[in-house]
Amino acid sequence: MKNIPFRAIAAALLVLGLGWGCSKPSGSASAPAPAAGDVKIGFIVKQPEEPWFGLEWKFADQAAKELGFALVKIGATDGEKVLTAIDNLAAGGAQGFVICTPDTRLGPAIVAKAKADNLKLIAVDDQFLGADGKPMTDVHYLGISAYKIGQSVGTTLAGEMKQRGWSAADTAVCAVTFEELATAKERTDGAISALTGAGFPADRIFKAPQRTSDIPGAFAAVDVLLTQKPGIKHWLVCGMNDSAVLGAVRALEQRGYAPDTCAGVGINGTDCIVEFEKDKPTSFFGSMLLSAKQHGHDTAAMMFHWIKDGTEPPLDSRTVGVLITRDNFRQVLKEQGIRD
Ligand code: FCA
Repeated sequence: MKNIPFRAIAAALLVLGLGWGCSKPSGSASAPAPAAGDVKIGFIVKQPEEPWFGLEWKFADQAAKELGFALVKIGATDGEKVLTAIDNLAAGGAQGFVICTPDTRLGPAIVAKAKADNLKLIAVDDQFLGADGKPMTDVHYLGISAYKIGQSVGTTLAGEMKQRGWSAADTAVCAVTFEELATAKERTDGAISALTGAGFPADRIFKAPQRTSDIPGAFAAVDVLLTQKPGIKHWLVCGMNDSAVLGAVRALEQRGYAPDTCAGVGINGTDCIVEFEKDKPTSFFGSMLLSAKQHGHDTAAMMFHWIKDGTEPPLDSRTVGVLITRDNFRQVLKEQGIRD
């Protein structure tokens, strides 16, 4: 009972958009620019347990060190946690945040909350959807060239099939899909289009829809597909990211497929390092390595300059991917500052 008045005051302040440390709103033209040391930025991610997001944080930390701002890292796995996190950031004196939302349909609610709390906002990885289901192109966003990167996955898989001398009659494609997320759908659509473009028969391409975008979700989806499609000699696997393909590879192993009878190509390149480091190769052939540095460091740095100097970041930036395999991953990861 004792703390009700305190909470009521806090709630009232938050409703009014007044955070504890926000007496100098940096958004208004007349407000003096904050000193670097007074800048505080939140970095909210949807799946903190996925190595990709750990790396985004690592690179955002690098930006904070270089530029001298404070970084608050928050894992928020659902809408309620996201909205609470935004309020807490404002209450703690932050002026902006970067977010990979757990649900892109939260877009309008996140924008409204950021506005009420007087926080600047950059969406990373997953683009917000408006009430009409269309991308919110007025929200600053940095993501990947999803369709193109997916096409590279498909081209790589078609090349491996050829190289290994697998016939179309003996081979099928397993596309682990997560179509409720636009960037995920674009990736698997791109992969499928490149495969059919390379002459792979469309009627031998099967989708395994994931209920959750993690390894167990992919494993469960592919397990169902393998029950429905017995007797296929070779599987080519694509998915939205490394976790999707790793789940598929584990499901194939459980069904007795030998490593050299299937080939999977993931996306991220950050969540398959342990897989590549295994003594013996698995069916996880390669991954399109994305730039965690651009997604983590550059978004945080853009937010810093926006707050401090009023430099607005570009509305829409897209990054590319490069193929890594067991043969070159050590060198490429070193070049990119991911591994020593
Ligand atoms: C999405 C995926 C992540 C990563 C990122 C760039 O958020 O869930 O694994 O691929 O896009």
